[in-house]
Amino acid sequence: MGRVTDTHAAPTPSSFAEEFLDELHFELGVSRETASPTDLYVALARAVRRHLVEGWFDTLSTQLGGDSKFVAYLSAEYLLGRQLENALLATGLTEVARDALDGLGLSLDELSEQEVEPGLGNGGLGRLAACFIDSLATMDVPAVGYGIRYEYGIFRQTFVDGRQVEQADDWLALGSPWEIPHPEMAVTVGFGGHTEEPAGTGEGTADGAPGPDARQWVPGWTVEAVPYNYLVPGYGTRNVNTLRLWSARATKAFNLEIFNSGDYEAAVRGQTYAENISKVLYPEDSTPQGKELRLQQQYFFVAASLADTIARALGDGDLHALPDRVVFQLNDTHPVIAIPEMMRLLVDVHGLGWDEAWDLTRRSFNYTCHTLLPEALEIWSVDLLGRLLPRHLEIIYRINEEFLASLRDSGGNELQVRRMSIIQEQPERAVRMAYLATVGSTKVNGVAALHSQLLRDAVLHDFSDLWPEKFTNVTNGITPRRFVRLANPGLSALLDETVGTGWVKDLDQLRGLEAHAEDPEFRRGFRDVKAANKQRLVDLLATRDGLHLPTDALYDVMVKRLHEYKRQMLKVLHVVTLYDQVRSGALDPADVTPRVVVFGAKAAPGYRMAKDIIALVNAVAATIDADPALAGRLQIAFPANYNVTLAEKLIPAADLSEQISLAGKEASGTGNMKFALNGALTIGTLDGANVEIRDLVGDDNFFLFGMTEPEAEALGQAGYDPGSFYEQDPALKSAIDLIASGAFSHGDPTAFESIVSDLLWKDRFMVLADYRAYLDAQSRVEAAYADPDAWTRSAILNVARSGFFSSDRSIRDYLDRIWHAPAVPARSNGLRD
Ligand code: GL9
Repeated sequence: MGRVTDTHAAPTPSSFAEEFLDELHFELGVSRETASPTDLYVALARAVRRHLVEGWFDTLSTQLGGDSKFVAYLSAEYLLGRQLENALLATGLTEVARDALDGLGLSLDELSEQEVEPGLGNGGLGRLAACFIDSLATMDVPAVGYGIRYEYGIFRQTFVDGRQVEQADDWLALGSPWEIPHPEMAVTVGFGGHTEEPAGTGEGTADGAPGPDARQWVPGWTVEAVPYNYLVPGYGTRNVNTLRLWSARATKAFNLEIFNSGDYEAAVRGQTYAENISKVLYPEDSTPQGKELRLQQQYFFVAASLADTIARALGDGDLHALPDRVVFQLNDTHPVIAIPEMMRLLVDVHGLGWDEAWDLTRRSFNYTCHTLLPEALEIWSVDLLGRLLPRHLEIIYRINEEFLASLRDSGGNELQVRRMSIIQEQPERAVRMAYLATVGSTKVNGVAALHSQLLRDAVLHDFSDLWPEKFTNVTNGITPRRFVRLANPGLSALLDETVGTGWVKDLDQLRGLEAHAEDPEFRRGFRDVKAANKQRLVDLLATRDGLHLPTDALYDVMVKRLHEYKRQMLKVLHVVTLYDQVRSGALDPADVTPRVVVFGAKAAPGYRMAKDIIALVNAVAATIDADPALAGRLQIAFPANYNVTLAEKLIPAADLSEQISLAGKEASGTGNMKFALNGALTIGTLDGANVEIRDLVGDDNFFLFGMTEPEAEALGQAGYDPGSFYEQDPALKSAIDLIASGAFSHGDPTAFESIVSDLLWKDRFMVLADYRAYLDAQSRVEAAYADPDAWTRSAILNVARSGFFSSDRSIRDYLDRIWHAPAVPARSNGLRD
């Protein structure tokens, strides 16, 4: 038996140092002298992890012992960010670890920097899932996050001649100290093959004879799903929940068969094929590719998670209790194949009748929609789905038949039936996953008030007419632990002093700041924090990216995936206009508010226009940098590889938050919330959660501009002509002409042709229509920034009034409106020996 850690007594620096060295010596097998920085980090992480395990055991035994209901959050993405500091915060060990390491001549901060963040998500959707599991753990809600352990996460972005180049994110190259693999608990997942009449003896069914609706699926091949547990510590509670990510492994049978045939190469190829399933995260944003491997990934993690959930929720218990013991939340359509999978388990494997199975299924599932773009709504061709999951396709057909029959019965006309069919007929027969999710769920929610309204009015309009009570809203949120407490220690200290420490778990307590917004002393403290955060960012970008930036400037930040609907181009046109006006002498450089425009954005690797826009941003940055007239006045900083780790440094330093999507396109946004909560003012459209941010912080403390959703819709209907905006606005014309002239591409007018002609002829997201309003709003920003006291007051009010955007509140809403799963605080159970 190895050393027993006495976690009963509060750890001290010396006991912690001992644990750390223990890990280093006896687990990693390296001495203090030969240890690399990574070794030291891994030993530290593992020493910290020890202190989570006891709470985790207690949580598991409390939850599994009782008859509590638990939330199974199904998500293809979790954009976790670094784990070490969060685990230290949750265990209260930050200072102990710091002192212990100091005593050994090591620096906690330096070791923390060694951690490669697990980038198992693309953007907002994956980061939301990470915030939600943090809140669930903090609020003592029995919950398991299920997902995929991608061997390669979101690609690493570099720039070569200003253009994006992707590199594989081999985040597991040196292993992860946070995961606990359980190869012995692998679940077998089938694919392909055919279906047939079940054998009369009930063979292949668990509960005896097959039911009347059962079919037998005979998969053509199988893989194993190996669970990897990640501990999800709650803050200020004993509770530690589980994130269970599945990794694909070739089955023994699979290998053996081919090995025995003597074809070694084929065997190894087969293994590679199986293991490809969890190899890489699809880096698409809002445009699913419909690739077979992607469907394999989806079914793979869903099938393993459902098997796991049923075992956990019911053991040998009664299937009829399912909806009382577990509630599934489908994070977008990626896991929606869970609905037919549950039907298959209940009908084919457990022998339930169809109607009963359908009732249990519908009562157990809920669906969150995260988009408004029609091209982002996933569909799977009947052909592909039938080949990969033949039984599931049969089940989907039957679900659809019965649904359409019920529509006809209640007087639905044929047009309506076709519109609402789960199977689309044109341009190809395909399964509409959002419709399947809606039909198969108890509740469907959007992610911000406006988004949920647009779901009801447009995207899922027919369904909302049919089942108005099914639709609800849960506005997104962000965890204050990571995005304030960890990311902004300066502000955190100020908040602690001013309103006490309770805000970390109860963000509404920030309201207490309002009383201090008029206090000059407090304002000074607040400004000092912002200045220190800018300095920290400037230092980081100097070493990380070789950028030389002033601290004494307005930090104007736009960080998010690169997508046309988010309108990074509008920001580019603003910068180009300022540059153009200084160049032409229309604007005295002395009148330009010193400003650093920070971009952070990854483009989907196959998204040409997005990649061209990245190149343009870098080209404009270089041109401005080379122009002495703008030195100290205007600068673009575009650090490569924007990720959670960088966000944690960027957001606290921002003065101005750019949330400038075309109204009606951004479902919610969550970066917008992080900025407001860290005291940046927003310049934004009435889109997504911006609407709620503005309502809460007050319109005096928010720079609103642009068309509303109905206005944009009407302009589109009327026949939008971007060229007319170009013709009528000399500044806009001049900015576009400057880009077209090759001014940013060494005189080459073809370099940004695609962007220019798209803007002039198409401009799907109406950048030109909102240009003038945006520039006017930027002038208001400059005027406001010129009055530091008033600006600071607004910034303080943004913080004070953003408590609503805690993901704890989002989870409270899910619990009240959808999940109805009571909190179950972990009881100390003493599984220590
Ligand atoms: C998104 C929406 O676009 C965002 O507006 C929303 O805030 C998040 C979380 O609800 O979900 N949907 C989506 O597909 N992505 C989102 O960010 N894309 C990525 O995560 C890349």
